[in-house]
Amino acid sequence: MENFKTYCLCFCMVFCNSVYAAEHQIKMLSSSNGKMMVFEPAVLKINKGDSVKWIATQPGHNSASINEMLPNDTKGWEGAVNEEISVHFDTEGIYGYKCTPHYILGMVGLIVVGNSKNNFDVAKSFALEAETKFATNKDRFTKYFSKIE
Ligand SMILES: [Cu+2]
Repeated sequence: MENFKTYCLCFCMVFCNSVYAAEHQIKMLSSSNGKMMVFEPAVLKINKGDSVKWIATQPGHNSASINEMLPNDTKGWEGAVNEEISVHFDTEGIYGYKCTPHYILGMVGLIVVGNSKNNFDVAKSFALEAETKFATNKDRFTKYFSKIE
């Protein structure tokens, strides 16, 4: 019986590990360490199957996908302002997102799921064009993409 219990425990540990999917958190912030209107972390690498929850740490923000910066055949998301939203990621690639009210101020972020090569070039070229229209934080996308190249 003891052997059987050990067997079950081992099986469970191995099995549970293989299906374990992490939930990551990103804070939505008006200011942090001298940065204004910022997601933290702004660049997040996760595994396929993980999910991400955006936390309304400070008021006035949301998380919404930038639909030109998603892998093919994936759906975007749009959270309400001041509300948490949790998104599950099952397709590899880069996901660009923004805070809708502060997109113009460069409040953006990147999620990298597994292999970023999937849509890297398409997402990056859109982002570099988009940031030229930001009123502040005009080099955010450039900086963020440099972290994943
Ligand atoms: Cu915002």
